[in-house]
Formats: sequence, C-alpha cells, structure tokens
Amino acid sequence: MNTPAKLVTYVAGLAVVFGAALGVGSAVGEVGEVGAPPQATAPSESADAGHGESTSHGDQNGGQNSATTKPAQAAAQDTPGGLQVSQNGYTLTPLTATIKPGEPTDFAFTVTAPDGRPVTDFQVQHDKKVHFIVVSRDLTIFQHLHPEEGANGVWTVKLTLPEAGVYRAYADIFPTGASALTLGADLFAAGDYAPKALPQVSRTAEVDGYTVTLDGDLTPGKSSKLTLKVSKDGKPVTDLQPYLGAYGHLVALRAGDLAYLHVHPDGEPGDGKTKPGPEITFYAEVPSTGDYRLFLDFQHDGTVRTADFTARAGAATAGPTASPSTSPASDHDSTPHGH
Ligand SMILES: [Cu+2]
Repeated sequence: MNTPAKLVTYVAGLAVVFGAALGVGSAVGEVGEVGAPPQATAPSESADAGHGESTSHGDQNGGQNSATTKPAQAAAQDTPGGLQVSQNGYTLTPLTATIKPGEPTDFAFTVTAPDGRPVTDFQVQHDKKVHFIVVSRDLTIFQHLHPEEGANGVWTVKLTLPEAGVYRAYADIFPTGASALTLGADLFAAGDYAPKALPQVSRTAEVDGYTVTLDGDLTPGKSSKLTLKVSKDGKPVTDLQPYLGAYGHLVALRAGDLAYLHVHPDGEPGDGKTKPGPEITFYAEVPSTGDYRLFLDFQHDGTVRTADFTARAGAATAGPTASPSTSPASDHDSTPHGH
C-alpha cells in the first residue's frame, strides 16, 4: 500500500537531515581546529548534539589527541633500558631460583628470542657477548660480570650476592639481527634486609688508594660529556690498561627505578689519540632530572676496580622536548618540571 512509500520518504528525509548535520560537523571541524583529526566521531555527535556543542567537541578531540598520542609515542621510544624483563620479543629468563646471601652460586639464565627459543647468536660489544650487571636495589652494591656461554643458549656466571636483599640484574646484549638492548630482572637473597640511603652527591670517589674525580654535568635529554680522572697517591695515573676495549667502562643507573642508561666511551685504546689516563671520557644520555649512580670500572696494575659516584641531573637548560618523558599523564602537574 502506501506504507512503503511513507517509509521511503521518511528515510529520505532522515538522510537529508543527517547529510546536513554531516556537512556542518565536518565544516566546523575544519574551521575549528587545524589538524583536527577524526571525521568519524565528530559528525555523529554533532548530528544529535547540535551546532554549538559540536564546536567544542571538535576542539576537545583535537586537543586531546595531540596531547595524548605524541607523548605516549615518545615515551615508548624513549623508555630507558633495563626496566623490562622482556622487550622487542626478547626475554631474560633466570634458571636459578635460589640465591643465598654470601654464597657463591652458579647462576644460569637464557635470553629467548621472539620465537621462544634461547638466543645463541650475539654480536660482541666491548669485547663481550653478554655484559651482566648486578646491583642491589638501593644502588650501593655493584657487580659487572661476564657469563660463560654454555650449550643451547644457556649462560652461567659465578654470582655472589653479598648481603640479603633485592637486586637488579641486567643483561646488556645485542642479538644478531635485532638491535642492542638491556633486559632486567629482579634477584632475591633471602634474609633480613636494611636498605641504605642513596650515597650523597659527590665528584670524588676513593677505591683501593685510587682517587677518581668526576667532571661534567648530566643534562636531561642531551648527550653529556663526563670526564673521569684517575690518580693514585696524588699522582695522575697515565698507564691505565685496556678493559673491555676501552680504558674504562661506565654504567649509569637512575635512582628510583634503576633505569640503565646508554653511555659511550670517547675513543678506544690504539686509535692513536686516546691516552691511557689519567682522564677517561664518556658521553652519557640521561632521560630526566634526578639522581644517578655512576659506576666506573677501570684496570690498573692488572686489577679491575670500580669507582662509584652519585650525580644529579639538573633541569634542561634548553630545548622544549625534555619534559614530556617525566609526566605525560598529568598536565596540571607540569609546572614544577621547569616550564
Ligand atoms: Cu661487561
């Protein structure tokens, strides 16, 4: 009868109204916000919300999108090493469950690839395939070890956790075909545990009669030059021995979460310009303000020693990009970070 005809008319009428709303919505979107994104949500909201509302919706969407997605992406890319037990499909898997404080333990682990199998092919970095760093979570105990490669991708290292407590272990690796990365896992030594306060900020460290001084400042978001100078009995040491392909190896860890930072030595033994002390130069990149623990391994007279420092990274002096990594979530909280 005429019911279908009515229906058709009704639908046609709706289409016209909706089409008009669509036109208004997208026009408002284009005018209201440069780079205003989504076509999909704004028009359907404007269809029932009306003209005035749709403007503010368009603005909000545009604002929110540009505010949330950018820092999120940046944060993902800038996530420091050592905070994850699994990254890019590579997973650090401890095979030794129990470690008693003060007792040497054959600690075994694997690094598994995205296919689930233990990785057996690593690129050599600084003379080693795997650098294994262990620190107490209060950042007062530090060990830099080099595990032995066993069958089937199992690595073993003689490990002694000197005191009861919680430790962070890092595997600094470069699986062939992937990119260099640092995986981290917690280790536990059962017993009474009294965490120590973070050692005070200092530019001088003493170890076994050696004095090491630290020159240079950590600037967030920038490659910061650090110069460490080694002396003994008041005299500069000028015959440091190569260790791990350099005259020193520096590990930098962030206080608070123990993020493991990238540090590059400047020059290497035998390059014709790098001297065997007294100064060793590094470039460190710190992701944020705050305190960092620096551990310098250097070799002299056949012995490797570690000098440790606490250094404070100040606010970035230039560059608007430094702050998002600190607190992307709460924008009303951003003022203390130096805008
Ligand atoms: Cu190493």
